[in-house]
Amino acid sequence: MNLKKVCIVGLGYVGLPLACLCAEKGYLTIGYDINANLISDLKKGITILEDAELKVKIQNLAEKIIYSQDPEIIHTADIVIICVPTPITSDHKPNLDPLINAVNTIKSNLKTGALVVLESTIFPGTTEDIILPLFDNLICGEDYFLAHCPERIDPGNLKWNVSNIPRVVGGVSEICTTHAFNFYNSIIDAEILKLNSVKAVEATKVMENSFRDINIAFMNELAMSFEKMGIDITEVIKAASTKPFSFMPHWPGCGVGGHCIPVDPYYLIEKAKQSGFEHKFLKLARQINNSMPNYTVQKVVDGLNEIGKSVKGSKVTILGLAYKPDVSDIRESPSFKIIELLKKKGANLIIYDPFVLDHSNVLTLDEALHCDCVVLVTSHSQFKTISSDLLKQKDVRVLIDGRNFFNGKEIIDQGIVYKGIGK
Ligand code: SAJ
Repeated sequence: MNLKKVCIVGLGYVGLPLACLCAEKGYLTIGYDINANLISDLKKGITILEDAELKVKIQNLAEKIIYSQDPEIIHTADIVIICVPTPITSDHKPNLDPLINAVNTIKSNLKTGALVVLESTIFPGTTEDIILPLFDNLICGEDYFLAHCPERIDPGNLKWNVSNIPRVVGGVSEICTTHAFNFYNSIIDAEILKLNSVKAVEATKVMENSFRDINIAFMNELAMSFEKMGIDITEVIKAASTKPFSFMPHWPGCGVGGHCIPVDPYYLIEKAKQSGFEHKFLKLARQINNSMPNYTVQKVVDGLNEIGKSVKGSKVTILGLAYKPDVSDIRESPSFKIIELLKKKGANLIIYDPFVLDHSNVLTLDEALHCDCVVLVTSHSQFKTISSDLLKQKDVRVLIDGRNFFNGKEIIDQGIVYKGIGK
């Protein structure tokens, strides 16, 4: 039984599963957050996160995790893990305020000899150049230990979770790396790879997610190119996927949302710029992905025109606000850009997302389908029930498929105008 006490700072989709794992692995576990309502709910065994397994764990571990909003409790912890957001500002610059605020709180309540690990996604140099100086008079490697181990949570993924996803770890010094490695090795049943520098660890995470962003951009550009040539992008991606090596499928869509993929490349772009390098490729990929909501709205314009209607005054339904299927997270979701653009064109908008009813203006799919044009933005599983017969029955005249989710031929055969991404 490990008598060490761990404090998880930030109890969102990253921190909460980690707190449960620490408790399950026998650590005395504290969950700290600045959000009073969140702490109050967790004390009652309630979480707004839709992960069903997590909901059960929160209930089962209610006696094993101490939830608190009092920063003084951090002083009792031997290990402090920071899992707070690292978003971007409206002009796409890194926003480290939540992280810096968390570190300042921790520094004022730190137990001597404690290990501090940053899990939030940060750009290379953040740990040593920005976070380390915040500990001012404390000696790293003696008074405390500082390391980085980026989170790799994939919300909604039923196979890969915090207990079995391999991790990379690195500290400000070798002893820091060792302490962090030993902790993660004690809770995760997967490889924990020690890197030679904390910068390499910071670079790993931003590279992973930039890799995904540029590959999505590549598919978005190909979709628009193949459309001109009358080639079905979906068929070609599926065909390329038969190659058992050196190809990883990504899919075109109406935009790239979430707290990671559209954010992390900007962390790399900004840091590189400060270091004297311009990431032309990363920036171009961001421009392409950020252009997809406009591309999608143009499909709405063209689709309604084909039935002699303009966007102005037409009833247009947005299906999906969340940034990806079967989650409720709306951060950076392309839905909101699409809604903004359609509002400017005078559309009469119906908005429905079964996972985000508080931002919807109808509460059922049935109500949502009473419209001239449907725009699928998020491919929630519930939308699989939308057949071409149902669309015909509801007299939907146009379907814009922002995720190439539907069978376009079946919809066209019903006399409904169908347009997709690259289609
Ligand atoms: N998207 C596309 N085309 C694709 C894949 C995604 O347009 O081929 C869009 C999605 O619709 C969504 C956005 O990109 O709007 C992000 O989708 P995502 O599947 O990457 O979802 P995330 O943001 O939850 O990504 C997480 C990331 N995990 C971490 O950062 C720790 C990412 O590293 C993972 O690669 C990703 O899950 C995953 O593999 O599912």
